[in-house]
Amino acid sequence: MDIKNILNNINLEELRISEWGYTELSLPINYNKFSEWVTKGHHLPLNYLADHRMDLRADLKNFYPEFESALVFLFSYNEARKILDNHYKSKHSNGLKIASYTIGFDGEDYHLVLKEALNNIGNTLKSNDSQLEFKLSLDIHPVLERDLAMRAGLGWQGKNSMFISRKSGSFFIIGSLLFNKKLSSEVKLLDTDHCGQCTRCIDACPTEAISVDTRTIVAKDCISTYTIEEFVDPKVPSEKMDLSSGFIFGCDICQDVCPWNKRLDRAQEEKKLVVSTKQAKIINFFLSPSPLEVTEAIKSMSNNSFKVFFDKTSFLRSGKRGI
Ligand code: B12
Ligand code: SF4
Ligand code: SF4
Repeated sequence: MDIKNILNNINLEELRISEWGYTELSLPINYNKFSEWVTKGHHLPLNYLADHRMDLRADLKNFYPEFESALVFLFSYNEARKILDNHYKSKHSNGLKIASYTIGFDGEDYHLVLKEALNNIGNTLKSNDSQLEFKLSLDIHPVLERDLAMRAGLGWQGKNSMFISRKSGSFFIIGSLLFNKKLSSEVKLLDTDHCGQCTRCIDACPTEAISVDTRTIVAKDCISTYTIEEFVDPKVPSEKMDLSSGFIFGCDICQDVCPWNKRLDRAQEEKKLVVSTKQAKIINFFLSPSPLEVTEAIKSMSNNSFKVFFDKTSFLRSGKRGI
């Protein structure tokens, strides 16, 4: 079965897939970088990276013993980032900011939307080969996904630790299908580093979370950690919050300044951006009323009405208390 032909018959643009690649390599190229990072404690407070799931990440076969090959997809949300940027520059902005992936998939949690997209692609491939089995990898699975995307020849690991593609920048989610058989598909060459002498992300990170020599970040210092992940534990490092430049959920600063994303902006200037109803609901809730009105609105919700209002969105992750 020729994968390119089959994928050509799927509307990849509609699924927001900007690129895809193929690999048969089950071993990460840089697992040692990951284990050194954990040994230094730079993963803290994200303990799930250091338990038994650390070893699972050492080889795709630990997670999926039948593994023979993988298709890796880049699901772009670059348009959403432009929509938010336009809002921040407008007179309606209240100065607060949210990670652009939150509205990138029509305001829905990408785990839900992309799981369905990946399952549909997997089932389409399966319908051409009844022996084919597959398993998904999408963020929460014990897979070094940036390394997997690198093995599929889609780009390189930037100094901000983001996986970057020359064509798609870095505003995308990586989602993969792991297969029990090799597929007939082109294998791209590994990409090389295209950061060069640039240090814009390092200079721009307000909390100095980036460790430039290892191309990793110190998780506890990253705004993304303590605005999305940390609220189970009430010991929020609040002094860092003062440096968050308005970000209240996630952080895009080290990507916003990256020239590989900036050049996509210029390409997009021609495009007419349409803000959907679900995207507008999130923007109007968080990013237009005064910050005090936003907190009052959240406080006035019962836990249940919070769940109903934010149903299927990324904001359910940190819950009412976290927000
Ligand atoms: C834990 C985690 C976080 C943590 C830690 C992030 C980090 N940089 O490690 C926190 C909560 C801070 C976080 C934040 C964000 N995250 Co996150 N996160 C993850 C998760 C679950 C694991 C990442 C991990 O293992 N980190 C440990 C480090 C050491 O591993 P690594 O990032 O793969 O790094 C490799 C490099 O460091 C490399 N390496 C080290 N040194 C060198 C040197 C050279 C020369 C080379 C080539 C390579 C290299 O080796 C490592 C192993 O291969 C992945 C999903 C997954 N299952 O992989 C998503 C993931 C990385 N996150 C993602 C996103 C979108 C984000 C945010 C943008 C969300 C936001 N807007 O707030 C931010 C970005 C912050 C940033 N600058 O990284 C995307 C990234 C997509 C992309 N283009 O890279 C992922 C892949 C989820 C997905 N499926 O798309 N995240
Ligand atoms: S996401 Fe924000 S806080 Fe985290 S490394 Fe990038 S700029 Fe720094
Ligand atoms: S801002 Fe510069 S150094 Fe940082 S990831 Fe982008 S190209 Fe690399």
